[in-house]
Amino acid sequence: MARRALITGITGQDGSYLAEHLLAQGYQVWGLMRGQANPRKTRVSRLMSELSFVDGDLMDQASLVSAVDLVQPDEVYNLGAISFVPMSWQQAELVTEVNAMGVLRVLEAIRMVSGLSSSRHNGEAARNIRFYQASSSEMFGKAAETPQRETTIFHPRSPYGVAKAYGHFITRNYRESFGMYAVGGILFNHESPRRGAEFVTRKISLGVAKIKLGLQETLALGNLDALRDWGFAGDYVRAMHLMLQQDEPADYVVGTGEMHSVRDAARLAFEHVGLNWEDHVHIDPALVRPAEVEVLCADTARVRHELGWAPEVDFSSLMKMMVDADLKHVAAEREYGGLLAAGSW
Ligand code: NDP
Ligand code: GDR
Repeated sequence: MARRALITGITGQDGSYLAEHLLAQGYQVWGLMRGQANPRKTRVSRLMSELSFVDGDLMDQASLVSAVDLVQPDEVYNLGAISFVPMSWQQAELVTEVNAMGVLRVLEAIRMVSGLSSSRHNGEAARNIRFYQASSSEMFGKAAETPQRETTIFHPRSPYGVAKAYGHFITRNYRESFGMYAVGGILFNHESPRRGAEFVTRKISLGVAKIKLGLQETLALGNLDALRDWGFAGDYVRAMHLMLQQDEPADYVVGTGEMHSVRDAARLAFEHVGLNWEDHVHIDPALVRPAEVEVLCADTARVRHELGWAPEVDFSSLMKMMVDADLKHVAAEREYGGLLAAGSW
């Protein structure tokens, strides 16, 4: 019988790539869908007609119990979150509810549906439903060492990072307390043409496309010196899946092991269309964060050696892929009168 996977965050960037990857592996894939009429559902369904959906929200414990009970999954991938870091200073409580408490609620739903005791370690029975938590390099924050590895101490710099640290620790705690196969994938920034338009790489690729096509002249950015380890989302979902196929559950850092500045990203993207970034980019101090994460770079030794995982798309190819996709998006949007919203895929 086909293995069943339940994905929260199915309408997001990673949800779409993971669903495609699992469908290609022969899984039956279910996506948790929130809201009365989530407009993003149409997009995902158009992309993958084989998907099934179940209603639920990370803010609502009972809905998660019902979803796990209905789907009876072999694997649960908790990708749902409010993922834009600046929003976490504006709506810290909401972000904590979804990104921290939401993880606890999914773990509890799995525990309840599996009939696992909350007062003892459950042995092998606890491994029937495997759980992946979308942990983040933002947990390292003001990192004590570079590159960062699985044992690097966390010093998160935003309410988002703090909430993700809770999600990571509660996942580990359910593994240690009840014997669940529950892992945290500590993923560094990963991007794609499906990335939300608020994140810096997509903001740059969209801006470059609009400037090239004569629709705008300048692009406002914040801190150009921030260094990130940027990879391709399509590569990273393979690592998520591999993490749930091991004999023993463990947490892994996933990245490329290379870092680049926001300035490098802008330079590369503008150069790709024959423009000079310095003629178009200006700094908007309002985009600088209250507390910045200056340097993130992954030590990928463990994921490479133990999972045999390696990224296939490098940074330069990634930026070019995103600019090329946005040139097409923006040209189509211009032609069809804004029917294809920027930031959509
Ligand atoms: P996106 O922002 O693209 O997607 C977020 C998803 O979460 C959407 O499907 C959204 O659904 C869903 N969601 C938001 N609130 C709720 C809620 N209350 N209940 C259920 N679902 C909800 O994020 P990505 O795909 O980029 O990231 C996936 C996960 O990985 C996130 O947890 C993110 O924090 C984490 N992560 C991402 C990294 C990256 O570089 N992309 C790096 C490290 C970690 P809706 O359509 O309903 O809004
Ligand atoms: P990040 O991604 O916060 O690392 O979180 P983002 O692309 O938003 O920022 C990366 C770096 O770029 C700097 N920056 C700008 N950022 C944005 N968004 N817009 C700008 O105009 C701009 N100018 C400079 C930022 O200050 C920052 O240093 C992403 C999300 O996907 C999280 O959910 C995930 O956990 C982490 O990656 C790993």
